[in-house]
Amino acid sequence: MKSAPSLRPISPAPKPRRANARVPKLLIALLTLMFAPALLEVVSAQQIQFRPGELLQAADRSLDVGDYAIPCVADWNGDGRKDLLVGYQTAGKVALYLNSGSDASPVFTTSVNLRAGGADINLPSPGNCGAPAPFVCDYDNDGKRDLLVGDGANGYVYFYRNTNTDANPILDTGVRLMAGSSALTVSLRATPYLYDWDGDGLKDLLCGDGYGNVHFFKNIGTAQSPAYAAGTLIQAGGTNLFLGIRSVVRMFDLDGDGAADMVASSDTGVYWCRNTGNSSAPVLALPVALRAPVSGSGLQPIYTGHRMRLDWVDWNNDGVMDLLLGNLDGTISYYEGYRFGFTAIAAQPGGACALQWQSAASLSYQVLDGPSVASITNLVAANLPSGGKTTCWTNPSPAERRFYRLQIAP
Ligand SMILES: [Ca+2]
Ligand SMILES: [Ca+2]
Ligand SMILES: [Ca+2]
Ligand SMILES: [Ca+2]
Repeated sequence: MKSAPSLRPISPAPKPRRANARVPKLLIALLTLMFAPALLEVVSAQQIQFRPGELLQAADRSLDVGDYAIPCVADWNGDGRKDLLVGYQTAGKVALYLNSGSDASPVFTTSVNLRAGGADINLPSPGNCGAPAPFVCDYDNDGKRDLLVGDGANGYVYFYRNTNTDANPILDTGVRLMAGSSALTVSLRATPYLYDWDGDGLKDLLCGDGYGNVHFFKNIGTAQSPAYAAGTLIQAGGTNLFLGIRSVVRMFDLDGDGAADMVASSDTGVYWCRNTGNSSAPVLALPVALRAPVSGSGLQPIYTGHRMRLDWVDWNNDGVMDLLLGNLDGTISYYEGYRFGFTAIAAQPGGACALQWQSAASLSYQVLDGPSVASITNLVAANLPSGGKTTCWTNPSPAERRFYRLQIAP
């Protein structure tokens, strides 16, 4: 059906339970429905899913910095609207796109190169491989945002201190970070990210490299004046995490179980490593490729070409994190994240039951029902085409009490 009148929203969805991990392979949403006394329970697989990728625009064209885009999203000028910083080839500079739209619907037109110490930040990489990797953070904890930049050529990381205000950042000349008494380096293609990996209250430095590993530099200084121990390699599945060359990492709770997971990109794909420990003592599982719909092919591993460089942000402010990917050709791909699950139900005239769920274009769905949660095996709708961001279907003649399960059709 095209629409379902008077659909009653299901809210709030309860916190997903660990027990959901028993069915990680199935993309399912499960609804317990009782017509009277209208008691609802939703138990959903909460891992973020993605809608099909699209290219970010600037001045009504695809945003294009040149080559080798490495994005970082932050509100650079403190006006409440997210902006976009992009490291790029071949200049080895960092472009700043200020947002002239809204925070939930960014609009970009032109860019300027970020400057520090009176000149453009300039970290060229020989051989046209590698680019500056920006990461915005309040590095020295003085309440004003600063900039870290990873160097493509030699794996150093530079700190550019904001000497002015959040509304008008002015960056000091870059200072190379140290690990112990030596320059901190990951050899090449440094992609810095700050995160309190060991839960001691001090943000540490996580850094991707050109080989596909992830380095942990423990902050043994203070919040105001970070200092780092020698680096060690992050482990996943009991071995050194290897993502495919040119790694970039971020941390957030992808599956909604309360523990921040590692999400990463490399030359080969976009991955998540499930955190089976907790947020202050992460234990990572082996990387699993994230997928997104491709027209005519269903869910496919996300791949926009080699040298993908990710950032994560709630781009459209809907409460679900979204994925940005910098591409080799200088463009940036956007994948809107969503939580796959039922969003509304309605009893219809004649006893029919209308269901509505969050969906993605280029997919199709199947609905099963049954008399109990343990026996939802009756396929009542197969290969339902997606209605776009939401899809509706009406069961014309359900029994008095039915339980429904939703699956993405293979
Ligand atoms: Ca802004
Ligand atoms: Ca600062
Ligand atoms: Ca720490
Ligand atoms: Ca979002």
